[in-house]
Amino acid sequence: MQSQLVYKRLAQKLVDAELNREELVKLTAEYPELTVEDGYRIQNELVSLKLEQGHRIFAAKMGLTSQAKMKQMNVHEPIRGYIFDYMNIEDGILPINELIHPKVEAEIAFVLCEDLAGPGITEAHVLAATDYVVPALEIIDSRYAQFQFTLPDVIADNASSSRVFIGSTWRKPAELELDLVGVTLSINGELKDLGAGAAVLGHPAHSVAMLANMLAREGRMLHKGDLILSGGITGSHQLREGDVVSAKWGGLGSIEFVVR
Ligand code: 0L1
Ligand code: MG
Repeated sequence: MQSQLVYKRLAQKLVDAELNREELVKLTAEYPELTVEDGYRIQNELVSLKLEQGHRIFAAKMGLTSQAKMKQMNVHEPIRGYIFDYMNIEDGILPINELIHPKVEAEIAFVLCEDLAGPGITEAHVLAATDYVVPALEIIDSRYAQFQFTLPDVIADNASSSRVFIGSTWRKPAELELDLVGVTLSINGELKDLGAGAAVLGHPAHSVAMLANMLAREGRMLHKGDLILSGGITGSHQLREGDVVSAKWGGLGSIEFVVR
């Protein structure tokens, strides 16, 4: 456990790195004893700094939700982070000159029509409290060189949150079997990845339930109207200037953007 001053200093370092497109050495190189709890303390400071700068929370997100990523990082629980208003892109253009080394992954997002307060929230509670599900392409952009980090580092770095494209097809959750919703992700017309909703912890609603239960440990909850990105159905894929990215979801439409 570090002092509040250290948490604040590390959060500021991450905020500055994002703004200046600067690649950092992971925080645990200087502080090898940082824990997951420390990571969330730094993330909480980072969120406070962004709010002080006038940004607003646009969505919550779950990360590291696939078995493959969890195994790779030797973790048993996904992580959470926040997407801010300035990260939401509506014009179909990803400005690469604002980013470090962005990657894209395809997800399903939830819009709640009721509060969800853990502990004990289940997939069924989430589905009953969901107004709509929508497709989303998340752009992750670690502030660490070569995406090299440990779990506390990536938690501190707001789960690599960077940008998001939200699709225009909004469906009631009962209209779809979310674990069976298929997704294809193509870059420059070449199929790069595909998957089904079940890649996210067996069912994307399970991921949202886990988020509600994780927040409950800090005395927090999800609220009516919240937008939540449930986690990557596909892997994440490196983007380069000029790329044209398109993704299609079964029953949830498509999203396309260009990297400029
Ligand atoms: O949204 C995600 O799953 C990303 C979590 C952070 C790990 C990464 O940057 O690959
Ligand atoms: Mg993600």
